[in-house]
Amino acid sequence: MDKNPKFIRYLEKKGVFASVVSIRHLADLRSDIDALHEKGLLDETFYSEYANPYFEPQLPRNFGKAKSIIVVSIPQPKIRTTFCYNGRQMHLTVPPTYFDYYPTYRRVKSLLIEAFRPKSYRFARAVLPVKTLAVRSGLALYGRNNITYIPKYGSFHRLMAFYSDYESPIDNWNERRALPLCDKCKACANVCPTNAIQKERFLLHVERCLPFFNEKDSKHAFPDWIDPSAHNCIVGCMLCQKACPYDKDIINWCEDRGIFSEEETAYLLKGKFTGIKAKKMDKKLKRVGLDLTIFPRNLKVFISKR
Ligand code: B12
Ligand code: SF4
Ligand code: SF4
Repeated sequence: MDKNPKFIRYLEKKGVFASVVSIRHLADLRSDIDALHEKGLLDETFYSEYANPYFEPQLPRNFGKAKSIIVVSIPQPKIRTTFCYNGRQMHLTVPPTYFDYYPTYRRVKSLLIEAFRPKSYRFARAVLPVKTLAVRSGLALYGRNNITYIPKYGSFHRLMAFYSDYESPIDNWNERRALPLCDKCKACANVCPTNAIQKERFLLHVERCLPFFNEKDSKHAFPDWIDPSAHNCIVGCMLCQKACPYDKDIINWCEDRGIFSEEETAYLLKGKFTGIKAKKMDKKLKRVGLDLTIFPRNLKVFISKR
């Protein structure tokens, strides 16, 4: 017999996966991160940039009595986007989870409402360390690359969490567990171009991970120690996902979206973004999970490679 509540089974039929924990674990999530911080294992720049709001989760003020946190995993492909430059087409990848935040959020919220009908509960977006929640709740497992994995879709999924006044009959709370192969396999550590994954420590060295730099505003130049050949996506990085055996069957799941003409590429490389043109371009970029803030820096590294 399936022990999962009906709403989880309903979501599963719609292609999204979920788990639920009691609201009392909100404090546990915070202490999972605090414990690492107190031991000095988290880089201070990283911690100060992300602590508020991610590591200090708060219930929304007008929410009332929350009883549970629902965590949802939504499979997502990567995107292949095209920049035209000097008569050639440059195909660059946007990894899963950078795009379609709002449509996905709206879809998941409507599915949650449908799943509980005829009962009606409140759902408010929960900003918290959602990988820790997914693994603690049994929805996912950690890879050594510190990304979480679900069956069939590997690491190709977005995570979202919701506070709810639904009181769950189950309260999953497990040890943080790694994928079975991580014990012996070191494929991700071997391909990581910046040594962010180290064999003797499971916790990622975030301060060495490429997205920690290329998600920032373009006014922050890449540090000199990053080899220009390390860059492999227009934002983010996919090398450790590409190398992972658990992503083998999903790694080519890709949607072609967005083509930037010679003129648009030249504009993005120039880096002067003002007025209505900038607004239009930002809108076009958002469709592929990008925005103007990462330009021209992130595109220039691929131009100088040619
Ligand atoms: C900050 C952040 C980043 C930072 C730091 C990443 C990091 N590893 O912390 C940067 C900018 C580098 C980043 C990069 C990416 N991110 Co990011 N990021 C986040 C964010 C906002 C918080 C993550 C966090 O809590 N970090 C704090 C650290 C301490 O927690 P942790 O990584 O879970 O680490 C745990 C384990 O190490 C564990 N642990 C420690 N020792 C041991 C030992 C064992 C044996 C085990 C099992 C566990 C264990 O303890 C830690 C705490 O529980 C979340 C969104 C959110 N709301 O949570 C998205 C999020 C995690 N990112 C996401 C993604 C997709 C990425 C990228 C893959 C994107 C890309 N392709 O470039 C990369 C992956 C980089 C990597 N290898 O981790 C997704 C992950 C989805 C998934 N499938 O898991 C999230 C959830 C966004 C989303 N809504 O979907 N990200
Ligand atoms: S995302 Fe890239 S830089 Fe970060 S751990 Fe994975 S391979 Fe290394
Ligand atoms: S590449 Fe190997 S060690 Fe890294 S997450 Fe995948 S199975 Fe684990």
